[in-house]
Amino acid sequence: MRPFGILRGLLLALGLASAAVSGARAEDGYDLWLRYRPAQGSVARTIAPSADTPTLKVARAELERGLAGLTPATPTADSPSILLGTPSGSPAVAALNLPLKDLGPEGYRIRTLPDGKGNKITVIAANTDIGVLYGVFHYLRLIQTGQGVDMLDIASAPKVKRRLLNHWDNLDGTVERGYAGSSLWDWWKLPDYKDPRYVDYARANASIGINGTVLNNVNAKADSLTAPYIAKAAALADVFRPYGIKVYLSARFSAPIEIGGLKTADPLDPAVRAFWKAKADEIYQAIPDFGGFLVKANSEGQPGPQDYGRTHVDGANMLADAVAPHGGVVMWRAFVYSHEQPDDRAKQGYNEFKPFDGQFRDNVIVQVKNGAIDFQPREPFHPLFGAMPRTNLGMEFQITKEYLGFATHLVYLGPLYEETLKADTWAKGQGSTVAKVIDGRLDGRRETLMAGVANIGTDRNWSGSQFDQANWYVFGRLAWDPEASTREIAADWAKMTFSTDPRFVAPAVAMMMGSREAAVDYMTPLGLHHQMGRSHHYGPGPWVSGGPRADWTSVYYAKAGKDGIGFDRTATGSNAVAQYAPAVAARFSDLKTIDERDLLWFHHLPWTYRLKSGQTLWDGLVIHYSRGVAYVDGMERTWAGLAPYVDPERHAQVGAFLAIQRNEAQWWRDASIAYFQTFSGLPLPAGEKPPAHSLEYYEGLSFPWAPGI
Ligand code: GCW
Repeated sequence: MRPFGILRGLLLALGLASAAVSGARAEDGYDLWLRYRPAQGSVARTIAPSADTPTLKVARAELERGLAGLTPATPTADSPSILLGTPSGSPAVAALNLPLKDLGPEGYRIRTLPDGKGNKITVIAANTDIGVLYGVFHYLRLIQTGQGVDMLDIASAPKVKRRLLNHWDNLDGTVERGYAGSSLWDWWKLPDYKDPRYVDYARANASIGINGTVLNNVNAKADSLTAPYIAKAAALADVFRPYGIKVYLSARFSAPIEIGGLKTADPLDPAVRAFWKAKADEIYQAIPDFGGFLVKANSEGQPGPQDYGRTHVDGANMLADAVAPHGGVVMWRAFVYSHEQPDDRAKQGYNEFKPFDGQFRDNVIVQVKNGAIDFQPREPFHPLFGAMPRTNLGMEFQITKEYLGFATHLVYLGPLYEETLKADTWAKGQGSTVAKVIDGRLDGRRETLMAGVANIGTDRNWSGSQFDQANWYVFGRLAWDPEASTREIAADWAKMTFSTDPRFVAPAVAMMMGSREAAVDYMTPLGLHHQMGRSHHYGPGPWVSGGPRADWTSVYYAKAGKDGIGFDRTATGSNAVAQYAPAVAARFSDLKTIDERDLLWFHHLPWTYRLKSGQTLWDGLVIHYSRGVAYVDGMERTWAGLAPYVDPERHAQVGAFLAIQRNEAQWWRDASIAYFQTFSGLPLPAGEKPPAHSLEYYEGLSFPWAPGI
């Protein structure tokens, strides 16, 4: 018998291998942050009867499920109780006369009151059923995170109206830039077979306040708008409806030609307008609460109004008119740039959209990526924020980590989102933050949106890694409240997902909070950007040049030469700074005031330029790269020490991924240094190890099967 066989035999004898033998699953991350394991010191509670609407049914079921897991003791006649409902659906709730007016259609109030019989009753009340469901999830979260629930008076309402996931899911089941398996949507078997997982998807989203989902890729196929696919989308909408989640679709602008039999998709052509109107009517017939369309037009080869000499306004307003009678919206993306346009790519979105301020319909939302290039590890906020006060502007963040190490790098994106949302546009003087643009306060706008490109797929753990679940989680919580603290959200997530033990929570949260800066350090420090491998975007590729378009190369962005490195976007260069409010432009332009984290985004500087630390730019760059690698080293050690608090299966997976990240961080550092040193011609700072391989070695690596393409 081989040693393994002996061990297995022993385990079997002890009955310990039975789980493996029976195929039962240990913790694999499927339960996300809704694990509902027994919580310390919690008290059994009863739930008072409530109305029987679809949403209240799921609210009640969730509460029962949560309490059953968190407080396994059986409630008795003396147990405190919980009352759920709306004033209009429940006389008991109405009789309490709770202040709900200001909470809108999705907010809720949770209040503990004496029940008149010497015990306590906690009321979870809202103006609508969905508000009650959100309140239930909040209540459960308090227990899950070890906070007391004996005396509550909480009111919460979302600050952003549309809190959406954007799935870049294709009809063949692949996911563009997806690193978590295949698409969740089994288009082939829909509408007849509805995978039970759709319900868990809806539960998870509702638990963090997400209220809409765009089902298909913005690089859209017109087929999504044909009758069979509308029926499939309708089946998903039926599953999601009790959870307050509306379905939206990406619309291909040329659909009138592809599925409408027309010769043109010109937005001013009456037949084209009639096509879209009829299409909208058809969709609303099947999905009465359909949210609307998301459109990528005249961007990266997608069709759009400019193909007919028309504008973004012509295109967006035409679609807006088609959905307006049904209450729908059009989310029109500002991610447009063209390689035929010689101007700095970072300027093009602003240049194309800013002149149209005030011309879009009220039910159009211009959806703007957080930065002006493309979801890089760090970008200054997009200059359109604050620049279009008479237009609904929505935020688009990427949750999937296309540029941040795919699924295997532990990078908590909370700080990236928070940095953007807290950035001050100065559009109306100091304090005009991006968050205030997004939640509509700055310009008094009511049609507000925050969208996140989903990182969800068929992997058992949903997001490709355990820690990537935190990025889905923090996105939802921030969409609810764009000014929330992402550190506190990380702590909530860590407690709910792993353990409330402070010996776990403190180091895990600290590790998460620094992880994004570490990725910036080992990938693109000091304002560098777009330095990844061509097309698949995996690993370093600072040497990427040539090919079909300059703006898809790395050399376009770093502009490394013997004279120095960086993209001059000041007045002496592309003058992209002029797109910001004067106070911001001045800060970015001046080497004395710019935050060095954005240095090479805006400036081209000699290798011997002195950083604030006194180091030369070259030495500083190298030191940043190494610091990033060292941080990952530290995460590995921290994680190893957290084994006592985490189940072995998830602990092992995170550990294995950290080892991958450690190697890839080193690869990023080494390849970048090897390449840039050919220009700087300078030695490495004292104590810095030379790259493990030659530049030719790094340049020769190829990854034809990298995921997500
Ligand atoms: O980041 C780039 C991606 C493309 C994506 C595009 C976009 C959906 O590399 O895969 O296409 O952005 O946002 O439209």
